[in-house]
Amino acid sequence: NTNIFPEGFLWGAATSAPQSEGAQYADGRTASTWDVWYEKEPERFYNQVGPQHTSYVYERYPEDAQLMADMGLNSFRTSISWNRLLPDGQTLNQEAVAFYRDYFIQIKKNGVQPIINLFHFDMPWWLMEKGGWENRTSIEAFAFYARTAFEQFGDLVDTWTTFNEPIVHVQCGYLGNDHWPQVYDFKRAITVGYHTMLAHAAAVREFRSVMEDSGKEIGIILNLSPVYAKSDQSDDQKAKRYAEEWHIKSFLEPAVNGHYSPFLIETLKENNLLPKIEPEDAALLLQGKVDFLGVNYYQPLRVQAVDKEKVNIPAKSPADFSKAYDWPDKKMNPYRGWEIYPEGIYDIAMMIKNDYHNIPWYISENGMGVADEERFMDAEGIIQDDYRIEFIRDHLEQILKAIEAESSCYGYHLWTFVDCWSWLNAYKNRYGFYRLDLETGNRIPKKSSFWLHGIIEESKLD
Ligand code: BGP
Repeated sequence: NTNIFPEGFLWGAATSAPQSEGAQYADGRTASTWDVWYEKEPERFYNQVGPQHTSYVYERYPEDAQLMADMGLNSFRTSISWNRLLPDGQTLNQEAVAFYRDYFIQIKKNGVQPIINLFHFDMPWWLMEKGGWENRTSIEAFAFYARTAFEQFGDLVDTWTTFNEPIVHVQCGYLGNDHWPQVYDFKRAITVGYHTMLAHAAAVREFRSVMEDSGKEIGIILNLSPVYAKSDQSDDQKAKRYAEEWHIKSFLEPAVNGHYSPFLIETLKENNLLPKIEPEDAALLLQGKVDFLGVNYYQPLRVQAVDKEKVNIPAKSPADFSKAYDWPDKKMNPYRGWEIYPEGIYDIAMMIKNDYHNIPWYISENGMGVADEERFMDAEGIIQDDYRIEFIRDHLEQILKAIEAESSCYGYHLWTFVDCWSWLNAYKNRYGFYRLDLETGNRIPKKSSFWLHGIIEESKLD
């Protein structure tokens, strides 16, 4: 029956350390790029609300663990803050160890499985000062951090991921100005992406050595937005191929197969964009093969060929290969401005099934951001988020359809649990099952939390 979810299906929500913990400089934590950037340019952040105003998880995690259980969730993803665990990159912060251990224990005590990610856009400032991912020493620095985390928390956490959406720190930080260091340089962006995947592989290497054959698993979280071309004409199809290589395969291929696609390497060569490759890199990349994928899906990418006269060789940016296409039939989220296209999940599922040997995967983020969400609050203070219920239902339907077609999808996580701080957007767009009262830090359930609880109990979409 197509409306029944398989046994063991993961029902959860996701957040990250820098977006939820708070306690900015408490108990030995040092700065990440976000903390320093806010101090330099607070006006870049929505309403000038910075990374110190999060959802206070550092203090309120026992309550959150209880709320997860109340909702019937059985899994939850967050991340560890590198600069909290290793404030100078070397010294283990025992207060951070105590915090994370108790956090994970509380979650588990409530019947919720923690899925722990290592890097969610939060580069420690001490490493940024040395060049961040541009500097090759970041690879082993990350491996040391990963090993430390596995040793300290490996007894409590069975499921790990290395990076969240690595293309975002590449694209927003080195081909744009939404992440630090706000530079625009295609070659540097490629180097950052390449070192990120070497760091990923080095972390997986450490994982295999610490965990041996314990049955614990490691993966990576990628935003695998499916790419659709404007037409079947060859130049639009070529644009689609380039967009897929850049947005999807440049991370997916090394994560699943342990090497880059020959097409990508050739394209980089032709455009003088190849990063510096050391002889030992190929063997390291091979060690980075994951056990599973976390897939973040918000909206698809729609592309068309670039105007011929604008083609630059060598290319200066991904925009030289393909450009955005404004599909006239698209349905928009009126409260955030992103396209809503639930069918994209099914297409991702079929791509993983057909091209990536149906490696086990789950939706690690999907969600609907809503600006000024308090306008939907009723007299009892409950946000009536029927739009979010419809959004989740439509995406779950596509997951069921994919499972029916033998996809190995095994879970769904909403972004996010409690409304959290979102980088330059701060609290502009709310995503949570729980509304965060910014003044008091209180968590108030939204209608969608009650609705999903019912779905989880029945394990069925009505
Ligand atoms: C994802 C990130 C999250 C979160 C989310 C919502 O790409 O992994 O960290 O930021 O997007 O983004 P926004 O608040 O800009 O709508």
